[in-house]
Amino acid sequence: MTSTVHLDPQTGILSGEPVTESRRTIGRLTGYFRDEAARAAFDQDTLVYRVLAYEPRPEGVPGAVCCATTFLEPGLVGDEYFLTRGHFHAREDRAELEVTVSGEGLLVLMTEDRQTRVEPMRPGSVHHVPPRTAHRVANTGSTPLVFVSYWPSETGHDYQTVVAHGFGARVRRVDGHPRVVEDVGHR
Ligand code: S6P
Ligand code: ZN
Repeated sequence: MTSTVHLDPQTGILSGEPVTESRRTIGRLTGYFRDEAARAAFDQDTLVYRVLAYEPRPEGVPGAVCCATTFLEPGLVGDEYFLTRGHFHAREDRAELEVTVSGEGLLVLMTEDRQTRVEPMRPGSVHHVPPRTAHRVANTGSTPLVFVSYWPSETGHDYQTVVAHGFGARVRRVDGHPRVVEDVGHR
């Protein structure tokens, strides 16, 4: 039997009939960046990231492993690097794996008590997202940051906690370089 899904290891492009695409523009990221005025000043159709996903079972239904490639564009909103929304998993004990294909950035990880740390992402780097850990990615480079994520199909996603409380730190450009800056604004 031949698989109907293909992952191009050079580009991260997932293709095949079951693969879905979602796009996230700056206009759909209200509340995620520190500088809301800078976000609002953008052309709201500006693409920040798109995701190609292969989910053999629907979200929340057990029995499969899902994978998705995220293509996160380079850019800044004010001094904050383009980022993914970030989320906890609805089933808190479910973990995830990220594999970087190309580009460079930081994986931001936050425990439930808001302890926040980062792991550098570069081509080939593999990152384990432990249970009960919110995860978000920031693109600190000048090219798209491409990575593949793997997670169990029953996992589910909790975006609300991040919308309400944010992460414990933000990835900002300070003196021309990425810096992880504690964010006490939210809580
Ligand atoms: C899913 C996995 C990724 C993200 C993607 C976009 O568990 O973590 O596929 O969905 O990177 O990020 P977000 O936070 O907008 O879903
Ligand atoms: Zn996840």
